[in-house]
Amino acid sequence: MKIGITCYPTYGGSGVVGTELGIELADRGHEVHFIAYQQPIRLNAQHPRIFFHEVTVSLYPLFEYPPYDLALATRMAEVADIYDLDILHVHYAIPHSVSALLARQMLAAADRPRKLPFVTTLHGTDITIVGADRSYLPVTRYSIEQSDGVTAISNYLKKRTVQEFEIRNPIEVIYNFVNCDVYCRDPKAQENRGKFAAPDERILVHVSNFRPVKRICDVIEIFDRVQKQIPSRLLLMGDGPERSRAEWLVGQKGLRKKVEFMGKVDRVSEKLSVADLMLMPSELESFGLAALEAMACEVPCVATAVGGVPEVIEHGRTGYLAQVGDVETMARCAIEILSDERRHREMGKLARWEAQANFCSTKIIPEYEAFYKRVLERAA
Ligand code: GMT
Repeated sequence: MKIGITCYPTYGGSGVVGTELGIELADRGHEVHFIAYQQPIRLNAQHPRIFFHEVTVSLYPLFEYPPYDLALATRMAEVADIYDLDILHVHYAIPHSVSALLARQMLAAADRPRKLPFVTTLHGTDITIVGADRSYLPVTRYSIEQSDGVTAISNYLKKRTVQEFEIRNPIEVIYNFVNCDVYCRDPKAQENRGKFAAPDERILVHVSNFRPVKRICDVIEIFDRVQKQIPSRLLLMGDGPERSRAEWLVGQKGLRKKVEFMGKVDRVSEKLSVADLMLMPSELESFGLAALEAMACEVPCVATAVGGVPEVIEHGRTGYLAQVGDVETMARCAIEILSDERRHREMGKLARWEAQANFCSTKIIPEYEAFYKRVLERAA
């Protein structure tokens, strides 16, 4: 198949999923065309079947808000026509599904009309933000309903979309995935442990875009309690609006020597491979891709029981779940698991097993392929 993919190219779960999906599809013989305003962050290796098409938005003094959505629609239609795309897959409804809808309509009305069915994958904040800002609701609902196929990354998100948007067309749940060959506990990476911690110290990690929803200060509160009982370090991967608040809190608590702000990092798997525990105390996660990536590396996660997280982490078996803001319980769980080496290793192994059995790319990518096939058959 020739597949167009549009996603946010920056750090963030939906962009990571869109990019990794394109790479996996190309590895399976498909031709993949990324259409975005910038080369996606994780698209850093050359691949003979992967192409990138940049969307440029012309600036004109009249455009206080440059019309990216229109430039994107135009580029989608051009790429579909020139490279003869079979299908377009957009990640994140706003504004990508609206642009895809416009591209489909433009191509249907062209001199040489052609079909361009499109699939929309909902990731979470495209639905939950809209829940809070009703001005986006009609257009988002319309573009979701007009999609030739819709997927959601968890049952939670599907339910919430149906409830809030009163969507009439079917939504298929296709879970997020991880490449279990890349995300694994690489014994060679263990040599790197010394770069981050002393031999007697445990390594706790957090990966996110540092948005308020991630509750970074809770990460620090939990770590503060843990390090008082167990010698440990905290590695914070990512960057975003809450970083300076987090840096301030780390200073206030006298933790500067124990907490490393790593910024945006490449090869997250290598860092996860040396970690002992992940902290994900988010206000909301429709899935929690960071936790899945950790699980694949045998790193259990202490997280909040929100959104789709309980579909990924089983409390007490592959990690721990607590209420939002309950840093005491999360710290207690972290101390409990880090104090019992046998149980810690067992939980890590079970987390890896769960990632492989239910969320491995070898299982999920064929689900997307089958979904595309059904969409194309319906649209024929
Ligand atoms: O969480 C974010 O701020 C980023 C956001 C995104 O769309 O990039 O993440 C959402 O999509 C991820 C990939 O599907 C999910 O793993 C995250 O749980 C989801 N975030 C929220 O629901 C808050």
